[in-house]
Amino acid sequence: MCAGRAHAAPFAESAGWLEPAERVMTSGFSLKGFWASALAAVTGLVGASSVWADTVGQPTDRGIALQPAASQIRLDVISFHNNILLPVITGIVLLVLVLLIVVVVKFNKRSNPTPARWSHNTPVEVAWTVLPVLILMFVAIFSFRLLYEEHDMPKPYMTVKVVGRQWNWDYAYPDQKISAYTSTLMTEADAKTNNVPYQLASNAPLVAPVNQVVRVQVTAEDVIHSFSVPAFGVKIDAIPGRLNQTWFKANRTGTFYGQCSQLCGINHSYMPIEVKVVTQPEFDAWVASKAPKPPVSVATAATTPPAPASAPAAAQ
Ligand SMILES: [Cu+2]
Repeated sequence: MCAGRAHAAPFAESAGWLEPAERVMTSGFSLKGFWASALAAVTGLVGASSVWADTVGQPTDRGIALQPAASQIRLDVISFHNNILLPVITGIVLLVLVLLIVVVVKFNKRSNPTPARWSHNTPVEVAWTVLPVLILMFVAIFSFRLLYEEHDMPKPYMTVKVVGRQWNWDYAYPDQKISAYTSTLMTEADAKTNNVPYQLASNAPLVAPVNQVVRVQVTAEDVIHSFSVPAFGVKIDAIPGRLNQTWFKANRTGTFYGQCSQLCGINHSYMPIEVKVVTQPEFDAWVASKAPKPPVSVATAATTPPAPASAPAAAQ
């Protein structure tokens, strides 16, 4: 993935490095540091300092943790991963590892020259069937809760219509009467000039107000794409002939990047998604700058000088 470089956003809000206290708050999970440090220690590939070197809204060079959250849904996704999935999978891996070590040490040819000849053990077979079912049911409780939370959209403040095509996105704001504009990849030279991440920055971002529910209706023109913004916990397929819907409510201003997340063709990696979350006054100003100009009034038209007589009339 692209390196996480700090960048200068056109809007005043910066999406730079977080202070340590804010990082913990953003993750919403006190054990995140423990797991991240443990993973770093086990792999030995990444120092604990770089684990924390997260840049909000975009991937981080050498990062191994999930992208920090900019919405409640994303916080809950991170919490589900860190508090439920990670302990469960760690427990399973350790259990299997211990069983393997026991088998290797205790039942090798030297330590156990005369192996037992029995087979089938009903209690053990029941246990290894029931235990995974119980584990899956435990995971399902939290998984379904999260799915319902994602599905239950509060009353939206506005709707953005997103159309994916090979290889760019169209954004339209029917509530604000802003017709569709195309958002495409920013060139490498422009990205360098503006100090924004190449292949994540776009020439025309999706703009949304902070702390407002934004309904996102997604479809596609040609093949299946996927609209995904990790910091909001949003990912939904853009399918030709079908209108999908998701929503987000950003809890902080800044620039948040995503990418098309369905393999859609040769330039799949060149259709980034850039969302600028701004304050309400900044959003209103942006809407005013994009909204269609009012038609010329009759009074204004009357002040314009009359057109000269047409050529046939002058000839008479
Ligand atoms: Cu695509």
